[in-house]
Amino acid sequence: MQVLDEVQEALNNREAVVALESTVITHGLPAPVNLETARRLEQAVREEGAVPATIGILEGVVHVGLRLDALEALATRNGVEKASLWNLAAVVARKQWGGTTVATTAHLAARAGIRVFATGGIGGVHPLPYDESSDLWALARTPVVVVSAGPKSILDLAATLERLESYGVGVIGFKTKFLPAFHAPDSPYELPATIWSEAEAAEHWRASRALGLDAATMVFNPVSEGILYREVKAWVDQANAEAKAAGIGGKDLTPYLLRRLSELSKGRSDAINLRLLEENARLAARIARHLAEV
Ligand code: PSU
Ligand code: MN
Repeated sequence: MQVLDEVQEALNNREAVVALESTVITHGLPAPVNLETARRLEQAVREEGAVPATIGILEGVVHVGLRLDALEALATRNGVEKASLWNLAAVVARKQWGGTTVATTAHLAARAGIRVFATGGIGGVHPLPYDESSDLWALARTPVVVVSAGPKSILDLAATLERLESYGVGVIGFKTKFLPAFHAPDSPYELPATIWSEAEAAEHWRASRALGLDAATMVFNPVSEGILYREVKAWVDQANAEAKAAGIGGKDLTPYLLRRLSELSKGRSDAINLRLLEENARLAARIARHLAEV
């Protein structure tokens, strides 16, 4: 594992650091928006006073913090793997390239000593049987603060929330009492706790650690301008039905559904995806600063 000097220095000095995932760059967004977004997210973290550490795999080496040329290579190369926990070792052993999912990024961030991680939407329980993201499992046993806009709207939200409860993942709504659903800031599903400030997020994290809880602390941050859940739901149902008919499943399902949602919403979902990614990066940076100040 190679940690960028700037990131390691910040960690040594107990300064604010925010980890960012790379599957959104390699598999989530089309070129050239993916690279622009990756740069914009790093910039957003800096503007809020923290050091960004995008995590990705280059020729079998895990990089915590990527320089611009490395980001560019990850964003433009063909054949980059989607590295989740089940194939992480394989990607490294075979010296492949990989974009890291939420599960993998959380794991690697915690290993590097980074406490705060920002992403767009987390994986969860799909409506089709037997497909549950390893994000859920990883979050259950990885102590890290994860800022997201909720589970991706392509998922079964009720089942995903139930699973977070079963696995004992810490769940908090940032200025919301209901679970946000990625493109949709609203959903009918009630959360166990709500916070109103970054300082409170830091308090929750400290309480979680003091109690010996080894799960993640999820901070669900509703996107500022999204699509109503009712509206997203109709597209999601259609996209899921099409995926089923086309026999698409496994690791290809999430990228397929997100792409289909983008088409059905005539690009609106993409614009919202970019907005929420940046909002989450900013909130994560502010939370990281609160953690660093103590
Ligand atoms: N956000 C996006 N596109 C993506 C993802 C997030 O806009 O592709 C990735 C995340 O990295 C998340 C992964 O961890 O999708 C979940 O995939 P799966 O359901 O196969 O676990
Ligand atoms: Mn899956």
